[in-house]
Formats: sequence, C-alpha cells, structure tokens
Amino acid sequence: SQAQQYSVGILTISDTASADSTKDLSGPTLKTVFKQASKEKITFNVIKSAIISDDFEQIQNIVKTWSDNENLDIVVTTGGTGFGVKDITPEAIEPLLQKKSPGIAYAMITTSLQKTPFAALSRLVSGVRGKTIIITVPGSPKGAKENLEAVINVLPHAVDLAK
Ligand code: MTE
Ligand code: CU1
Repeated sequence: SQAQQYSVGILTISDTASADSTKDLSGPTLKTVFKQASKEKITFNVIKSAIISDDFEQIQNIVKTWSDNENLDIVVTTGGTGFGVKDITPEAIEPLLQKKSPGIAYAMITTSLQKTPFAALSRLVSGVRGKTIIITVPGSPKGAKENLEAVINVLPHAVDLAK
C-alpha cells in the first residue's frame, strides 16, 4: 500500500534570523527531523517554510494562511516561547487554536526536562485549527529538535483524527 503523506509547514520566528536567513539553524534542523522520521508507511513533506520576526500580526497571518488556505496537516513554529520581552509566540498562537492540546505540550516538556531543567522556561502551546495540528517549539536548534522528536510519532494519528 502507499505511504501516508503529511504536509508540513515550518515557521521560524526570530528577529535575528528574519534579518539574515543564514542565521536560521532551527528551521533546517526541524526539516531534517521530519525527513529522518519519514518511513515507508509515513512520509512528512515540508512544503512551506518561512522566517519572520517576533511580530504578533505576522505570526498570526502566516499560521492562518497555512491552516485555512493551504490546509497543511502540521504547522511547527520555532522560537519566541521563552521569557524575553520579545517572546510572544504563545500569545499569538493561542487565540488561533480552536481546540487546545495540552497533552502535546506536556509530552514535549516532560521529555525535555529529562535533558535540561531549562525546559521549564519554554511556554509551549499546541492545538488544532481546522484540520491543522499546530505545535510550538523553542528557538535553539537543540531545543527545537528535542521537542519535535518527543511528539513526532504521535502527529500522524493526531492529523488522522482531526480530518
Ligand atoms: N527544551 C529542550 N528540550 N532543550 C533545550 O535546550 N532550551 C530551553 C527551553 N526548552 C531547551 C528546551 C531554554 S534555555 C529556553 S530559554 C526556552 O526553551 C525558550 O526558548 P525560546 O525563547 O527560544 O523559544
Ligand atoms: Cu534559555
């Protein structure tokens, strides 16, 4: 039988990376994680990626477009989840979620806490908008990778249920 295909968008949220795209290390790292998790039966296709600054309206506009118009199965944002003055990713994403998924955030945090106590400083949110599963991960390549890897194997079933 054919592989199940899941479409993915990766949104890097960083003032530094939006000024100089060569500084975006997390976006490419997340793409690699999706590639490595793709197997015979399940394939993740990263078909959208963008880099924007820590801007409330830009974050909402892209996530809305990718879910409402592009109908992506999975949207991952990286960055802006911490305690910095500019960190507003959770505040921008949360109002867009029609259903919240604290379990996904919980899974990412508990797995991450086994690697570093600083995982407690990531204010992750996750949920469903339309048929799109939205997750947020930290901005460092290490944090982005560890958090996505914690939940990547449950994402296909989440998408199947939301369809
Ligand atoms: N989670 C994991 N798994 N690994 C990490 O290295 N870094 C933490 C945390 N979560 C980290 C992690 C740190 S140091 C911070 S400040 C927060 O994520 C928030 O990061 P952000 O503001 O870049 O989103
Ligand atoms: Cu930190």
